[in-house]
Amino acid sequence: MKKIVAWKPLPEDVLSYLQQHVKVVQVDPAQHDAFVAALRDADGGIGASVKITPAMLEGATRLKALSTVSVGFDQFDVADLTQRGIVLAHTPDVLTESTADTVFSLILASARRVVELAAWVKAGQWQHSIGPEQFGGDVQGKTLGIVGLGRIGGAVARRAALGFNMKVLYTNRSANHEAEEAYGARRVELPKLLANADFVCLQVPLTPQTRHMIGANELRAMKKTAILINASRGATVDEHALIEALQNGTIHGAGLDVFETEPLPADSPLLKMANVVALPHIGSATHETRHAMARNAAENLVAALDGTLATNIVNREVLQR
Ligand code: 8YV
Repeated sequence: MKKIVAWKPLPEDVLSYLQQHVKVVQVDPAQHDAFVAALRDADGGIGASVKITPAMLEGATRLKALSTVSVGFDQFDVADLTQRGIVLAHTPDVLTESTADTVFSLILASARRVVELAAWVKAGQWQHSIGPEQFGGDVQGKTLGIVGLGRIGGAVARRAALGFNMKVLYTNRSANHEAEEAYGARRVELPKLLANADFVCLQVPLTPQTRHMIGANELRAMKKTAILINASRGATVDEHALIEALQNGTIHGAGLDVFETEPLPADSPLLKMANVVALPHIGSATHETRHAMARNAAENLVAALDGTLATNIVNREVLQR
């Protein structure tokens, strides 16, 4: 029987599915040396939220497949895995709708000041009917700029156009004809999106090209009334520049599910700002979706070890070697 390492706790039924096919060794990734030793002695691995460096895979010559319980794969050095002949699988699709819901909750919460005003009520401050000091801004009918219109961006565009009558602008490497036809989305260059969007929503994966793609210049190019929404990866935004822009009123606010350092340090200036909604990376975090992701990742791993995996492969080149 093949052996796999699991460095994330898995739901019981998913674990027993895996155990029907492979021997499962569960490890605590915080015990670094034991984790690396287990990888060296395994045919496959499944987990998430831990950086897997090339150094950790030195000597792991049996390893043929890794399966991440996430759509993002920035915790892996894909070129290195490919060179080692290790297939990397991920879980797109199953988390698209829940993550789009998170994005929309950030849009609504930031624009309508939901978190700030809920705290104000709980603090006993609601003593008269509210006035303009508590008003927010509209979401419906506004312009949403989506940077990166892939699966999740498309699901956000659908909510925006069909549910909230919003105009949708987007940037993407290629045109998304479905979103253009179904949601009236218009593909523009980034400067045009930044200049016109009331909400700028980042939906790109983290790559060397997207790291800090939103910095001081891009923030200056946004409307003063605009809100930045990020539920992709923290490092797509230069967080230092964002803090300055929020402090100086260069932009109006931010709704953030992701940060350059996670967990967000307790002394981050972002936590002191009333115009920031900060969430603890809950993008896909519903019971249903996290279960579906674990199941999907387990099935990916078993199929990859069998040589039958046909979808959800990050580095398809490995199979052509
Ligand atoms: C989680 C995510 O970070 O899928 C992704 O890329 O960001 C998330 O769903 C997590 O890795 C889930 O295990």
